[in-house]
Amino acid sequence: MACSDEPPEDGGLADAGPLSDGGSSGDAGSNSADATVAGATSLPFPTLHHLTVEWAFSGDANANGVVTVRYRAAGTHPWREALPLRRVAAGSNEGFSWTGRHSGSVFDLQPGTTYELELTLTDPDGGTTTRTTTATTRPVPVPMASAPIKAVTPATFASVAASAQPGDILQMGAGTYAGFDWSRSGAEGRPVVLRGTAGVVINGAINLFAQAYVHLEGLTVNGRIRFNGSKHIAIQRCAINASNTYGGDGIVTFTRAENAYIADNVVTGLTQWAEASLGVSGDNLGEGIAVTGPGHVILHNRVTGFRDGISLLEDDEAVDQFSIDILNNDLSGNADDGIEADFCFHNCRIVRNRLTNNFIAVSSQPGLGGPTYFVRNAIYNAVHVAFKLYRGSTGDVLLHNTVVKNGDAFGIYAGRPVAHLYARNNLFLGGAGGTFNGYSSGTGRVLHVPDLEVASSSLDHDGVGSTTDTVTGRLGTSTFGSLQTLRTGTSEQHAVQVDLTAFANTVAYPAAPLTLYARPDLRIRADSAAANAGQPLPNINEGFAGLAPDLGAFEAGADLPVFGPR
Ligand SMILES: [Ca+2]
Ligand SMILES: [Ca+2]
Ligand SMILES: [Ca+2]
Ligand SMILES: [Ca+2]
Repeated sequence: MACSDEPPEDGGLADAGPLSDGGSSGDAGSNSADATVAGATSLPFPTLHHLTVEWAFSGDANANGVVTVRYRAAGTHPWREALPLRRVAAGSNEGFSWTGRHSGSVFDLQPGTTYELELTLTDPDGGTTTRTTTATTRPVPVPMASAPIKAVTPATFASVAASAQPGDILQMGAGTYAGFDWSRSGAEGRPVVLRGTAGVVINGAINLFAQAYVHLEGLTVNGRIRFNGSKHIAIQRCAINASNTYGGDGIVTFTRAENAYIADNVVTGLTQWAEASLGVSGDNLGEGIAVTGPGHVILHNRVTGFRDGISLLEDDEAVDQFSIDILNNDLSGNADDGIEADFCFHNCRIVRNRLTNNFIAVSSQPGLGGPTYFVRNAIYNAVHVAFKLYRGSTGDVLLHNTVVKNGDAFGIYAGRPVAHLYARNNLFLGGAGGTFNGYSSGTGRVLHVPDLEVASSSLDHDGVGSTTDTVTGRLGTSTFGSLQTLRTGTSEQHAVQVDLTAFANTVAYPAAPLTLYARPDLRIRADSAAANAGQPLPNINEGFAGLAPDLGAFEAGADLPVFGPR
């Protein structure tokens, strides 16, 4: 099945505002196969904080086309620079295929705001051109202004629910409610809101199948919330306690849904943090938050004790998994993956999450051409691997992540190529390893990616270290045994060596990974080797302190972001 050449149902070109060719320059008339022939641009499925930008192309046989991006809120000045788009070569993997295009995201925007974008395609062989376009981020979902508030009790809930109208707020009074199927949709600007007050408990499952614009707020659910096939669902400030009756899952859609907003929830599973729980075949159960379909925003949740904390769907269950934000979540005690961003088609943004005591911190198994962005995640005690870039993962982008783990700091044991990997400004710290439920954590190598497809990948400006006080590992066929040979023998020309004293506060080595370690403060000292060792990246690290960006998830001395519920 094709994953990129089907036009999105909405949020695509039709909603992207006027497109104008800004004229072309250079050798645009060249017939050379090396010239770029520009195709359509699209901005499918804006989220609250990010825009996906895609620009199809053909030609460019010598693969040197580049698209730079500038943006500004409409009507404001000046332009701000964003990251260049990633050049995605056409490809296929695991039953999916994708077309050649430039693709990427504009990060950290304001909700409900129209942005102007200027896209400049440059190819020295011909095809250079500029386009401008606009797109609008989604607003934070809120009830209708002056919405009627209808008080309900466990005794009156069913009858009031049966006649709920778009815009209604059903204010649920204290008491115990049974699970229910909800079948009253709201409308844009007029959501149906089910709002819990103190003492509201739902024992059972809430099913929102093929609904639109329904909000669930402040509910305690001993069971599961499912929203299969629904659009514009908001689930906020709920406490979900998973149950064996419902597969141990928390908040899930098992079929294509769109534009869900899942925020500030506490989702608690049944899996124990124990050696027998670890791994895909371990004694673990349930998905904390699982989605498929485009446009979902999963932010500021605390998810603990599942097989996978936050998950996309896999293989033939994965449908249109693009333009998905997973931001500022706090994940711990998940015995397979903290965040399983598998089968991301493009532009999934896994940003500023805190992952403590998970078997694998984040997974891209595989990325389907990318870009799949992992930015400023703070990872402590990932037992097996921090980044599971497996099954031929293509197009992963790792920027400003911090990893402190047992064994190899950044080890990928894929057995298949890791392609089009781009990594900058990360901090990878490992040490002496061990074996946990049959899985080795590695031996304390700092970077060990023997399957790296070196020609399509670029890693640099990373900080590495090991409690073994060695700098060893392998990137592709290049092995290294010192910082010097890492720098001279691989793309890591600006790598630096760090150790646990780089952190401003005491950070213990996770020597016993089955410990439930407290969540550490992983901010570095301003006088450590990790300070000012980063590469400037527009829209990612401007505003840094000192001479240059610092490595890892946090600039020294900066306030920590909020992880989990606000
Ligand atoms: Ca070219
Ligand atoms: Ca999963
Ligand atoms: Ca998994
Ligand atoms: Ca700095």
